[in-house]
Amino acid sequence: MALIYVSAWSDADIWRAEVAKHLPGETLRVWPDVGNVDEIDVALVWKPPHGSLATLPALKLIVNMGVGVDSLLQDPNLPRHVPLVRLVDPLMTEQMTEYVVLGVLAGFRKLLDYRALQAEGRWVEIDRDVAPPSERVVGILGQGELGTDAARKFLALGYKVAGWSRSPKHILGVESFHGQDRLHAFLGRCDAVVCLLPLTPETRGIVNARTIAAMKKGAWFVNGARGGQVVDADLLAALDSGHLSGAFLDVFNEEPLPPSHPYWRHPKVIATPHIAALTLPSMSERIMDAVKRYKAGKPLINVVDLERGY
Ligand code: NDP
Ligand code: OXD
Repeated sequence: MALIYVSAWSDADIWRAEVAKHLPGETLRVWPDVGNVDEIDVALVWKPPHGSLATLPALKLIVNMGVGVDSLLQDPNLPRHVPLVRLVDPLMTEQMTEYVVLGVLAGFRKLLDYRALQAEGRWVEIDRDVAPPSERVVGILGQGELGTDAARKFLALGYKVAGWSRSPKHILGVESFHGQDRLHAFLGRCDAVVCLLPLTPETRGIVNARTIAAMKKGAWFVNGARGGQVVDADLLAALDSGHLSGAFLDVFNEEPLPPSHPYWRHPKVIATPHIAALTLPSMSERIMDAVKRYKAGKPLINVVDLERGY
């Protein structure tokens, strides 16, 4: 049986070397050089071309080499009977927490305003009575692998933390909200709102004119999840009207963000090119662990629930 790498995203040789290191005796084929398709039982994938996995009739395991599976689940020909495992890795989580802490603090400490003053060479204290962390609420949409870690780290920094999820949570120190009914109540609590939700039909466009209106005036928005969760025109309108003080965005409806997109030059936006948390070769132990489990007939972990969409 054989492994195949299906992705145009990074150099396949890196993953060939990782397979050789962690799965001695296995070789990695690279899409589209599939060879005999009846031999391929495991696919290591990141954003594989739609339809590609359906051409592998002997497939028994799909390993997503990233966290989010939204792109994969949008493939109408995804072999849905094959278990799909996603990447959960402590380093991935640390990277995301670092990113969203950076994003929130940039807002709270008025980085955009000071940057503008710096450009003019002006020494001005904008905010002498800056509120202490204990008086600010950081709200996190999503209390899964990434959202929970971020919540704990914001607590450690002294902030009040609120979280929103689908099911009830009991995370020490976090004010938990769950379900659609409690979304607006949650949003109204937060001085900064961080999105760490998976992109599903339910969460697409969740940051829109109505939910933004439910946020506090002057709130700051950070998106480390997926661009599809934001209605761009509504976010831009809220930034222009001053309802939101700014946005720190890593992900976009269209990636790469087109050069003419207003986010690039908007004075209240900090935009980064989908780098909040990157899959690194050092995470291959976790990626290959899924293959080892499958080969040993052990239970798989981090299996995606295709019905839920994450
Ligand atoms: P998890 O699946 O571990 O957690 C998802 C959380 O979202 C859960 O708390 C879940 O609730 C909640 N949720 C899902 N749907 C809803 C809903 N309809 N209403 C309320 N809450 C909902 O995901 P991760 O934390 O591992 O990852 C989150 C996302 O981050 C990924 O899907 C990916 O898109 C993005 N990401 C972005 C990266 C980047 O570089 N920008 C890197 C890595 C990930 P419940 O717990 O009740 O199920
Ligand atoms: C991921 C990502 O989901 O990098 O892993 O966006």
